[in-house]
Amino acid sequence: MTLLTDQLTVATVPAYLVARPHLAGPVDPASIVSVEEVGDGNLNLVFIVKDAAGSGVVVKQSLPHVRVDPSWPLTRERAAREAVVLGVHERIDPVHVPAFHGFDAENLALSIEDLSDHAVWRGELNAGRLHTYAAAQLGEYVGAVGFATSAFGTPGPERRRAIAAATNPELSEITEDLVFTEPYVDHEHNGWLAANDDDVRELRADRAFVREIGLAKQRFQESTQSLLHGDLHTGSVFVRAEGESVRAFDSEFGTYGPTGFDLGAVWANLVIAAARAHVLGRSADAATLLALPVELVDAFETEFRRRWPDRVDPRVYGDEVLEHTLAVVRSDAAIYGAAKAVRRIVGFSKVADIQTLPEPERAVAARFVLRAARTLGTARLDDADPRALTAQTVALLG
Ligand code: SR1
Ligand code: MG
Repeated sequence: MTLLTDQLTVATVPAYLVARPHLAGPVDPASIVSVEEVGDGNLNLVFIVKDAAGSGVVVKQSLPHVRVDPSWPLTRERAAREAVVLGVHERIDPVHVPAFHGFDAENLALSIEDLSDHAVWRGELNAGRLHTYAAAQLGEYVGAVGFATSAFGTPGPERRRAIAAATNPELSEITEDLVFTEPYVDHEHNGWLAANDDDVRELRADRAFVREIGLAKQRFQESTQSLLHGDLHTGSVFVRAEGESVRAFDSEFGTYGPTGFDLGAVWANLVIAAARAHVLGRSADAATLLALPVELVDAFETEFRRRWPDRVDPRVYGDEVLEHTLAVVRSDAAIYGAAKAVRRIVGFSKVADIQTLPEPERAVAARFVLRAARTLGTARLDDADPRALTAQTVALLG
């Protein structure tokens, strides 16, 4: 058998799968008719492979650097980290992640369900197709994995081993830097329109907000509350209107951390999508999108409460512990939403929702996102109910 240690290419993928039929999923490696490289994220190679019968599989391989910046080296072991997270999440909630066909540790490649009949939620939102059902389903997903991988869902020794197995130092450091620090300091990764200079200055001068970001970073670094997806923005979510199918993919940033982090990622990207809709004159869509975090957090709580009777140690994990936990996650969701929103406007890795807007509208949308972020970050200290916070962000639309 030929062992490949190089990067896969469209030309080498068929032989790769012939030599490893266990990674081909439903595809017949002997009758592969097409291989397409479709990676459009920041990091990896992604191949969609089809056979003569029309079956498909996705092969995803990590590069030794950031795809969009080859001068930035990055561990290829991130593929192994994604394999851990996807494997755990698939066992807990197979409805909301792609099926995982296998992992090749030698070549750092994952074999995953082909979801070509779905579309990336961000692209759909940018085209004005909202798929509003996705918010509640993502809440259900975070509720399922958030409970099952928490101290309530997994016995102590098993959980400590799982935390060790899912440690993700290099990619967690990227999150720590890009989400929590760089937007608040001078850094070559940052950039914004001159028309937003005052907005960024005001944000950085908001001491209460920056304090909350610092505390949120500290919790991200110290907490092992549950096994996060780690990068749950709308570009990491497939949607399909038929059957209202929702799948969270691309969990290579996954690690144990505060459960509210994943909810916040969705929340931030809904605010960003709302900003786009608003400046394009789709005000009803903007209001709808800003209200979806309520459905997200409600569905999270419903799933968490549904699983609560099965908790590991009801002797001390009484209902007051549940209510306290949910209140903390609600508050965390808002501050992590704020942090994730700001990084997409000020820092590295901007988003098409904003970047594809013409310049005057882009500045207005960016201003709205930064103001909404400040509201989420500090208003939650008085009332972290997503309904109250939604009312405050909707009021910013004017
Ligand atoms: C260098 S990686 C930049 C960003 O891409 C991913 O989607 C994560 O959000 C990360 O922060
Ligand atoms: Mg990604």
